[in-house]
Amino acid sequence: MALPPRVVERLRQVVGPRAVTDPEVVASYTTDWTGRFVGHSPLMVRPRTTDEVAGIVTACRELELALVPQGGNTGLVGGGVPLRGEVVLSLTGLKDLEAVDDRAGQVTAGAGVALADLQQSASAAGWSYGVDIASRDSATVGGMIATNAGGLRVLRYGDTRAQVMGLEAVLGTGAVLSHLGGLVKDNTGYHWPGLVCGSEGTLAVVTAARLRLVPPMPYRTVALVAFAAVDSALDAAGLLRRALPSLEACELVLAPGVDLVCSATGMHPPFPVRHPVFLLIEVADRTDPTGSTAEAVETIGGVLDVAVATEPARRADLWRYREAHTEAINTLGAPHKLDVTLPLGALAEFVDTVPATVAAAVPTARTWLFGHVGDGNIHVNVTGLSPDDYRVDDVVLRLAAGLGGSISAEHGIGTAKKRWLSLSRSPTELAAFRSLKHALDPDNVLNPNVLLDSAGG
Ligand code: 2HG
Ligand code: ZN
Repeated sequence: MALPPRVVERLRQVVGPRAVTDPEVVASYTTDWTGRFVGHSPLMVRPRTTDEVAGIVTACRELELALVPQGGNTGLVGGGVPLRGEVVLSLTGLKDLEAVDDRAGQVTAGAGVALADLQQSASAAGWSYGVDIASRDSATVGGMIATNAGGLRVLRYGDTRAQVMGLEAVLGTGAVLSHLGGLVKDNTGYHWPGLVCGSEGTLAVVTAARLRLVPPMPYRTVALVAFAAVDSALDAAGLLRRALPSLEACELVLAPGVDLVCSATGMHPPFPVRHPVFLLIEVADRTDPTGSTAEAVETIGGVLDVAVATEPARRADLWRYREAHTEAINTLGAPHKLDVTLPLGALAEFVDTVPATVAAAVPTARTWLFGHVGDGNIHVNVTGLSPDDYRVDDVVLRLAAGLGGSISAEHGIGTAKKRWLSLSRSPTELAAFRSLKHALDPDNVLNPNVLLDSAGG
């Protein structure tokens, strides 16, 4: 529904023509990347400064309009698109990226800086940024903080929460909270990054962050190691973590997913023989880790085949068997994505059980499994379901929680999983969540339909 002209005028007082009502432009902000979450909105605003963000939040509070903050729109749980007609607050205009502070090994970046640009600027200054995800070209600093993005290197450097040394954000009241000093030790009360990372735009709109950088590791070796069973691959992952302190990534893929990647991308299979289970590992160091990687792999039992790459192009080829899963699965229609974490002791049981659990719930559904097994995170993708058929989500999330896991490892709760949040959080925790939400966003302006039920559930 269109907004009254005086409302649009009020928002244009803050951002001028960057309050956009043209339906064609707005439409490109209302559907998520997978195509599963299709929303609608009367307006998209694109501020360029923190003051403009504060002005928009204040105006929306006065006008009783709900906002959905959005970064690169690469979220996967329906948390960044306006499913109930909210105004879209695009943060992609906040593109300031300061020079790297060499002494501190830190950088201050605006919420709209793309991960790939952050990585490039860190590397030009002789540093590296610890978090990497497949959607690096579009994903933004603000979105990664809001969802506490994890990705491929959590094993070594931790998730986004572990990188954020300071934060600037606009609360639901319109007040600007700024604590960007980047002190490594700072025990002066509540920790804003800890609170805001993973809050999915419900407590504050991130406008800038002070991020820690890590030393670059110029020598890299990637190996694709084949096994007969998930159990042996997980035993190997444990051994490799101990044997290789410079292990940076440890990913699991299975034969059906690799077959699908090959047919969707035209790539050749990795080995002449079709193996059932693979670990993709990357080891990165100050000196060439190829020898130590080969030695460590030799000590593992149950290895059926190994492909090793050190050249960048060949390394990228091996990574593609893993990273192209998301786009390959999307060729079958918008999947349901369940990014669960399991205790490592229960992961093999989960992987072995989940396809039958899905099939029992919806016999025509198809399960795809892959993920960051070094940290216990497995991505369950299910195709052959309509977007609002939640039978499979229900059984898979219950299975994960029943085995001691979490219903979200890194994508967040969004709108897709909020009805299952109580599987992972106690009533006391949820009550504390609601109190925090009320304190920082008393009029429920910021992403009111995400994470917690607006009714308070
Ligand atoms: C990844 O690990 C992303 O590549 C996306 O978290 C996972 O497509 C998915 O389910
Ligand atoms: Zn992932």
